[in-house]
Amino acid sequence: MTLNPSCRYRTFVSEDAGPNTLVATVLAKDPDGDGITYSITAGNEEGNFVIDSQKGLIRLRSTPLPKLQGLEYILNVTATDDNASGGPHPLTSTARVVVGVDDVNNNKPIFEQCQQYREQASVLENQPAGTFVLQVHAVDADEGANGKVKYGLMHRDSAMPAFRIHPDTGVIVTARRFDRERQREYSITVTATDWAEEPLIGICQLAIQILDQNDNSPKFENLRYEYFLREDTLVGTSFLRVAAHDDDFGTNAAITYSMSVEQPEYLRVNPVTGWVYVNQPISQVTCGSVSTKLMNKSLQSASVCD
Ligand SMILES: [Ca+2]
Ligand SMILES: [Ca+2]
Ligand SMILES: [Ca+2]
Ligand SMILES: [Ca+2]
Repeated sequence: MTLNPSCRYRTFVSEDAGPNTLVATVLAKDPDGDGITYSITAGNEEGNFVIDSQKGLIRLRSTPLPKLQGLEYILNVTATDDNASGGPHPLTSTARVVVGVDDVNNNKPIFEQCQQYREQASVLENQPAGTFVLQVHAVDADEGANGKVKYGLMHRDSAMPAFRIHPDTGVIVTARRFDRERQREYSITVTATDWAEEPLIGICQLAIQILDQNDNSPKFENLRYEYFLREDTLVGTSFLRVAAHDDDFGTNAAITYSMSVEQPEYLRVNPVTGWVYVNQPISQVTCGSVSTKLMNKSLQSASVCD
């Protein structure tokens, strides 16, 4: 008894083929004229295929719905005779049926770590265009071109793009230099598009934070302060508050007030509050001045005259 033709069958079925779809027909010949039954003996672990034991028809199962995955299935089909002709024992023959799966583009690319990108995305201000920001990655469960993705950024045609993305690697870089004091974050929409003829698109929306550099000096609210003090003003009297502001962030914007070293002994400034006070009895002096100093040593000054 032999299975024909030449014990090997090749066929294709669409990934989304419905229940009961006919996949292949195997046929065994038995010169003795015995009855034959067919069964699938290997390659059908997930049970997607059923065979008609009398006719050799292989179909997709009816319930639950077939779920085809991967590029192909290799089924071993065995034909067994009923030994009606009275041999020593029943004879079998096995054929291999290769079922190729034609992929359907039924999965869109997914940014599985989109939430992490949201938490990580940042870049320091004042860096040159082309500075690395983040690398994104999307997965697509389809096969071949249907599962291959290219990356892009959505932006309004009118707007100058602030970032660029490499279509193959998903690496996002800056497209220009940023000033945190002008704009602190940029919202972008990253896309992943598969290569299918009718492509599907996945997106990840995130905001890229611009991190601070200490690139602003503190500035006094007024360029010049004037205050007239009586010569007999008591030591300890705070009489004028100088206030400065720094556009940077955090420690880069923390201000410490101090007097320039050459200023007279009788005036001092509170380093935290900016209040100027009398430190020693005032004698025959003329004019003093106050300055601020920041972490970056930049100086601004104001003067106090009596
Ligand atoms: Ca796809
Ligand atoms: Ca698919
Ligand atoms: Ca800054
Ligand atoms: Ca600063």
